[in-house]
Amino acid sequence: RSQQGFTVFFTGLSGSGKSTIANAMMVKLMEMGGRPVTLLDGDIVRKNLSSELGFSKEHRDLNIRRIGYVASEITKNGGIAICAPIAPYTATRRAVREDIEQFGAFVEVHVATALEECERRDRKGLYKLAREGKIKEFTGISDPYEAPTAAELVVDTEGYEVDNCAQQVLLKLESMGLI
Ligand code: GGZ
Repeated sequence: RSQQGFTVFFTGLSGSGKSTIANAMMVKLMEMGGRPVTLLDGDIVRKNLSSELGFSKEHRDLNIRRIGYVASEITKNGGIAICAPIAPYTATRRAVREDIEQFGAFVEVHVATALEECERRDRKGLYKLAREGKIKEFTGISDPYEAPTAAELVVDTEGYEVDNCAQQVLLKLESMGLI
């Protein structure tokens, strides 16, 4: 049934393009009308829901579980949740998947921009600071990123426009019968 709620869960390095693709996709989904769409972006969640948290494994896990809880409530109520945190740990992503799959589909999208490319772009200057040791526990530099091995979709941002990546996600949702 196409009115089932679902969650699209982007995961990838800082600067991989998660937020940009998530935003483009949200616009397209809203244009299609129907179910309400809620974006739970990494930095927005960090500001509003997880402002006391840092970047230790414990705090990252807590942050992801909170995002997962909100997304599961949205999914339960027939909405569309779009999440875009780094979510570096496989086990935590799996736990969130299990929470959400009780109520609807969980579509994991790996934004697989290589570390070298994220660091080359360095849109916010964070990689430079991480290399200098001014930001500790920085994902990909001094903290782990466990790449997904069974994501529903892997998007490659190198050589593809944002709209094209967003379109790939929409096609996946369509092929899964969600939209
Ligand atoms: C990773 C960090 C860190 C460290 C600050 N490691 O590119 P951004 O800036 O806007 O997105 C990153 C964001 C990561 O927060 P998340 O909530 O997505 O992470 S997690 O899923 O692991 O909880 C980055 C910024 O915060 N940032 N310090 N040490 N990213």
